[in-house]
Amino acid sequence: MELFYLKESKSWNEALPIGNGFLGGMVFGGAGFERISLNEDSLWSGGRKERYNTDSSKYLPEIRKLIFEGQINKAQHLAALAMFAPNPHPAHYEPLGDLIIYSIHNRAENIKNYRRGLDLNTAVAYVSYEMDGVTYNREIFTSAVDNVMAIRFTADKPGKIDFCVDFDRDRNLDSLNPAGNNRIVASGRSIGENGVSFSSMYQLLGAGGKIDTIGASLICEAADEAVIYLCARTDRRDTEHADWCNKVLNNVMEMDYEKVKKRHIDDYQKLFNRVAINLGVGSAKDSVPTDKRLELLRSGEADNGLFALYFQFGRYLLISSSRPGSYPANLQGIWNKDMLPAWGSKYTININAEMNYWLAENCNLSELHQPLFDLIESMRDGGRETAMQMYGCRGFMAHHNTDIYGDTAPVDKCMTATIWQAGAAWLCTHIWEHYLYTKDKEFLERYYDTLKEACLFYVDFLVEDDKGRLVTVPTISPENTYILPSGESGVLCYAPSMDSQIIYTLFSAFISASSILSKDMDTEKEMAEKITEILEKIPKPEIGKHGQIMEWAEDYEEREPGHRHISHLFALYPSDQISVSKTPELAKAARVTLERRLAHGGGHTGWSRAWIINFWARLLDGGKVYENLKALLTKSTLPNLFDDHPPFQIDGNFGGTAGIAEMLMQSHSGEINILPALPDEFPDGNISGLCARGGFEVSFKWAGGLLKKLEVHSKVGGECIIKIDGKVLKEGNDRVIDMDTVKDKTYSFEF
Ligand code: FUC
Repeated sequence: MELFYLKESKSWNEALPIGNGFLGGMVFGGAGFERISLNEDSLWSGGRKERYNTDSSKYLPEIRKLIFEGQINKAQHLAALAMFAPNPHPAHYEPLGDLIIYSIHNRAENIKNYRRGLDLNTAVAYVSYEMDGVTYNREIFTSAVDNVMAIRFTADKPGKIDFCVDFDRDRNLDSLNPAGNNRIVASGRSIGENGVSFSSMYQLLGAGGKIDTIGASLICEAADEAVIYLCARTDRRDTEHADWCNKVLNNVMEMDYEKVKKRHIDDYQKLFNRVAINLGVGSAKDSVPTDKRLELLRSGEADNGLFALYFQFGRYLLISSSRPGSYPANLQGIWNKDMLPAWGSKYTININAEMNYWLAENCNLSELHQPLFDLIESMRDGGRETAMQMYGCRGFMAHHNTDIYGDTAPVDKCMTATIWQAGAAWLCTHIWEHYLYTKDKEFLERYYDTLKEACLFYVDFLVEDDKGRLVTVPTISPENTYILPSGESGVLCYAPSMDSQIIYTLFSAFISASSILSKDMDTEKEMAEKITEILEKIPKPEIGKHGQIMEWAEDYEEREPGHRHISHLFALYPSDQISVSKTPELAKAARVTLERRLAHGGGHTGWSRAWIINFWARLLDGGKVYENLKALLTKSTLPNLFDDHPPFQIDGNFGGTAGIAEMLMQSHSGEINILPALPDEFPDGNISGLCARGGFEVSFKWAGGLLKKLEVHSKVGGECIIKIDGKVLKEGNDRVIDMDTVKDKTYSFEF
């Protein structure tokens, strides 16, 4: 489980990511010139802004009327004036800076046996090479237990380590000063009014030779070994951030390097080692550098091990970018090199931020989901205000983006994306998912009001259409355009399928939560009854003229039939309103939808491809899963295995990992399904530690395409229904295991 390369990285897309949820680094790994591009997860441009358009609610009835009358262009014109936010930009994420470590002795022409890599088993990156008969080694990691990045230099001969250390930031670096003891402190602030202020502090220690400070550079000369520890903090967490940094460095000085490293590895492995995967032959390729493996896969060679590596890399990335107390993984996780990154590197909540967390539960990293729940909470106050001011509704809502300040107002002035209200509702379905996997009633109780408030918005927002259904309006189907019978095209609409599907999923979750928590106070009962009543009147998925799932309330043609968003299949994944077993006709229509999208060039962004993988897994089509997984790795993956939108966007990594899990095991519609979509290309393999809804941990082994062993560990007790498709059983008949499990017991089966 290692990414490795025999060449130095020439660009950021070749550098290797390390992180502890709060502090991130991209390690370039040059022999003579090391650059570690740094990030701190709370370093966003300044301040929370009141941004909504105060005329929205005044014009809402008229916009609704125009849409129902089919006067779409007029409706869009008025909506752009009355609903787009005058200031359409929330905050964006910024880099912390670059740590530069250079040596005046190292000359590229003298370097031999160069290798750099990232060991996923330990979360330690490394660089090694020989020069003038000396072997040099460098190790770099970011510890979550000790809050530091550590960079350690060793050589196999004494007195051979020489380098200088510098720090840079393109903008707003207010000071870079020595702080005594070969410690340097960099401080500055992010751009914008009320910019976030930060300190980053680092210290150099060495054995043998000379360690010194000249100006604001640290010098290491003729040392036997050396270590740099670096930390960073912003005023989002501590106004006295320099003091915090001093304490962190003082603490780490009490330990020797090996201890700091061991504490990091122990902490990381507690999470990482919960799941092990082997997808069978192809492991011979473990000796081939990762960039070369991607090339070979592109040229048509099989490499099953690379898919297993990609899977674990996704888990590694979540462990490195989302820890309890940190902000959630944003569009780039925590790794961003640009002062003004694409889409602000913020949270796009019409698919991308949710996709980042699709792997959290099934890939056994449940506690790393917490930052997303914290973000939802931070959106509630503002979301309540936006709901009331813009739509005259109670409850809370958000449009299609948010930031670390919990922004909820319309973002950008983009008719295909901006006027969409379901951001908070979709996010809130994650609360329910977390409960389904953990059965943690205390958690559900804690977030019950949040679920309720997300529902309440729709209680007020929905209006009746001419068929007596309760629909959303004005809204969009992210981010697609339809063609009206007149030939005109439109975006703004009523009742796009995704809205109804999200509401269905959210309302169903709320009704279940309220019964699980025995909410029998009159007011609570009334609310659950009301939601149940409304649920009946929400439009259900419908099949259109091509045999596809309809994307809008009318069976329009779409202007871009290969559009990257496939929002109307939300009901297939992540929700389970459509499934092969419960709704076979709709599942067939979902297949037509996907085929149409793909026939017209769909799946061209990494995240879109990752979603498609999950759809095919839910449609139980292993062949299509493989085809699209391969496309994800060969068309939308950078040399460092980062997902390529383009540019780099992390959602495809997380969605791809979730898709591999979904191909091997599913748990929805009341049952666990083993090997539901196994491609022929993976006839042998095993996986341990996948999590299933209901509170189960599942491990199994297959060979020759047939299931051999299955182990189910019950974490909370309760009924467990397992369905094994006849395709993966010797006897060829489906098999259902229905058992009452006891908490903490493991159940084993052989086939
Ligand atoms: C949505 C997508 C884009 C991109 C952006 C961050 O707007 O349509 O493809 O992923 O989010």
